[in-house]
Amino acid sequence: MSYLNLGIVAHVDAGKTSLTERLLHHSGVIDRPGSVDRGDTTTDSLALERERGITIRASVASFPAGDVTVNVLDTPGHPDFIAEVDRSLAVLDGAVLVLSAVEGVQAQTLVLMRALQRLRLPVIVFVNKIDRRGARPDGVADAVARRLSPDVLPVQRVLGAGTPAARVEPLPDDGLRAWLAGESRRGAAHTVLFGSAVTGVGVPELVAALGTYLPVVADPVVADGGATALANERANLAAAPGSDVPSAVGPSEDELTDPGDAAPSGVVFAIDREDGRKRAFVRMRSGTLRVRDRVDLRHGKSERITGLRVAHRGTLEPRPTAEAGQIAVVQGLATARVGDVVGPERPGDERGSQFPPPSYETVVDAAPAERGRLYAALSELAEQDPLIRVRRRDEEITVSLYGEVQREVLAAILQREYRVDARFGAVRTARTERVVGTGHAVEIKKQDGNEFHATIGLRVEPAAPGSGVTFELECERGSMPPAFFDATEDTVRRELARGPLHWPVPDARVVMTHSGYSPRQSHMHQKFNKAMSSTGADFRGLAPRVLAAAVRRAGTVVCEPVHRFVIELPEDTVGPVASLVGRLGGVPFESRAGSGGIVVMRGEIPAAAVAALQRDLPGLTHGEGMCRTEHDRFEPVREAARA
Ligand SMILES: Nc1nc2c(ncn2[C@@H]2O[C@H](COP(=O)(O)OP(=O)(O)OP(=O)(O)O)[C@@H](O)[C@H]2O)c(=O)[nH]1
Ligand SMILES: [Mg+2]
Repeated sequence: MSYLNLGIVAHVDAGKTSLTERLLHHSGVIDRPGSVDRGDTTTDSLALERERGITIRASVASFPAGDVTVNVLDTPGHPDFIAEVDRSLAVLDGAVLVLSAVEGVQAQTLVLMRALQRLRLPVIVFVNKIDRRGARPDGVADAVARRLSPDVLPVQRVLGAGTPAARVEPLPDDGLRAWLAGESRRGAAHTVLFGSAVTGVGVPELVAALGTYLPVVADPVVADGGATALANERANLAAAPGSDVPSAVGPSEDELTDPGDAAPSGVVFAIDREDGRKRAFVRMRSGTLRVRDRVDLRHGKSERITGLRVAHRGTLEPRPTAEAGQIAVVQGLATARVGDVVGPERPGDERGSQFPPPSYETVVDAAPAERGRLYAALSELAEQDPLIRVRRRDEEITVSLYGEVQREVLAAILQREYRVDARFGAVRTARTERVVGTGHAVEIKKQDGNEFHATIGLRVEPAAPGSGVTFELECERGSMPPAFFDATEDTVRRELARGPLHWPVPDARVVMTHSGYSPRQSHMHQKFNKAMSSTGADFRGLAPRVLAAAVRRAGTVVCEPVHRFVIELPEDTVGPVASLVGRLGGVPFESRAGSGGIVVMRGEIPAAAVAALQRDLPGLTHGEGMCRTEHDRFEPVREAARA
């Protein structure tokens, strides 16, 4: 069997879910295409998605195309749910980037295209909604070439655009197509197709193009995901210009030396719960998984698979095995987390996020009787979504967020699935604390008011932004049982979730300079005496105090997220927009004339001011200004600048 794991990505409302329905219908998996507006599509299956008419979570449906099984991942388009897209990108062989023939290239289209290009994933561009009034397929194709990538080639023309009778016709083949197919498999060039997810026009052509322009995982032995098949590997796949394009990806050299009985390996890209039972969605990369197999997880334990299902013809079908290339839903992996590797790791499995972390956060609370359940529910949700970060200190729970819509959805999920009425505070910018100097503190066991059977010395030093917390030893590792070092390190990491100014400290170098403990009483027949011997609790009890003293001495400053922005705006509005940016504490770096009287302005602005920028931009630019921002870094807060 051959597989193609295909992502459908686009800005909000472009028609991804409708197109997925059409693909399932065209292949005979469903009798009639469901509708987002009626709320009966295959992939928008959550009640919340059906009510709101938007996709919130990525979901998988599978259909046959010739002798290839295509697993479609329908992803959300709203930027608040970008974390879902990120997880999906990790397991794709290729993607269809959908645009609307009416709205054209949107800010989110650019963000997604850049991510697909960084991953060198082959992309087909599908210009949807050619039937809708106001459709301008030619203009949109031009904008795609100008703004998304110069290496695009439309292979069709649209007749009757903007009417329900709109249809597509192939352009004469001038020999470019074979070249395009080769380049497109390398992720270097992109074919552009047109159609309508409502009338179904252009859908058969899209399905045919999948086989021609995207790589197919041909055989379990050589099965591989987009994340692994990076630059050089993809270069092997390219057909020579003008030559016949092979219908499947050839194996790379090291894979050829790998016999057919490769160890089962895969990547967990989603987790959810069905009837309270945890399910892990795994993209299989090699070998075969079987029910009752024991597998090793990168972050978790070795665990036994209790049930397997495989994406098959629009449903998830129970199966005894799952093989390379397939998407398996695995039960029994209680400690699995998103991003875990099941089985041995393979090159490319370790892959950072393609999108910036959330810039906002909010305090969450509930009635006293529900507080415990609230924290448990949030922790469970955070496990399903690694970019939701939950912090609890004393009684206060904080969650990080991408935006307002995500907050509303989170509130609804807590209410419906966990029966917790959560109250959210105002959404504010997520800040951090940065260590600026070096500080040292020591407490010796049973001296100077240290009531613990533990000696701990810690030195805290600054670390490069983004480098995380490192914990090192300057005392002999053999001087103390490892469990006591572990207890100290775990506590240090947990305590750094809140610095002296109450924000998390994401980056620091912590060095343990002193250690000491009281050994178990070893006299013959004498029982272990807790009052005289150290336990892990002594180290967990003392470490926060020593750390707090060291961090205070080192000193920290509060930092806020700063976004880079790109604003496209009419020439005559550059002055007012630049001064708005300045008033909001931002800096415009440059303004360059683009085509058609449009100027492209680049600069940076505190994340806290992005909402105000988005709000005021239309009024200053006759409604034509378009702004895209992206997290760049954390910087010490300059309150004065924004007054
Ligand atoms: N006229 C017309 N309407 C379309 C077409 N495709 C989608 N729509 C409509 O556009 C709206 C959004 O469609 P969806 O399929 O939910 O779009 P989506 O990209 O999945 O949206 P999100 O997942 O929320 O980002 C719905 O009202 C669809 O009926 C099309 O080809 N023509
Ligand atoms: Mg959708």
